[in-house]
Amino acid sequence: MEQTFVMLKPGVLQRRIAGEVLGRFERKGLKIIALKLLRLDRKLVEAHYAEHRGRDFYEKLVEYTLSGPVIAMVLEGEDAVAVVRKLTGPTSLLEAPAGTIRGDYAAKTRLNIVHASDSPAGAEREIALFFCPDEFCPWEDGNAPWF
Ligand code: FUP
Repeated sequence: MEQTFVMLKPGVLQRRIAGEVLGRFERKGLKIIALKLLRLDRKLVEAHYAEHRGRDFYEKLVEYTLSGPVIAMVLEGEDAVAVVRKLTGPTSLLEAPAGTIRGDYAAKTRLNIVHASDSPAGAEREIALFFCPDEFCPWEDGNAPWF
């Protein structure tokens, strides 16, 4: 099964919608195998968004990501990286359709409330950046066939 990294950005807690957003991943059938609430430090945010260093939105993006606690998680499922990106919707405000998380909850691209890995290689890198191996809690579904 594939794993992906998801981060609910500070706006999610500030707006009290953590349950709603997390619920979308759960309802789809994705399995939470690691999850934590944490306040990031600048070094970690800069490492996470290293590819954007120098872009005009970079500083504001870093400031927003540092503006409050985030919820970081690892989700597992068949094609989890692509499935989660479908649920979050595209990065751009104008492209994220209604029904996606960004389409439904984000009024600004910079404040698009959720991060999700965009490739299996990206997921591996981001999971290693945010989680230690002993923070994982794998579990079995028993005989449930629906996921
Ligand atoms: P995504 O993988 O969908 O999070 O998209 P990117 O890695 O391209 O962008 C990371 C974050 O930078 C986005 F969540 C929001 C911010 N961003 C902007 O503010 N303006 C842009 O034009 C592009 C990205």
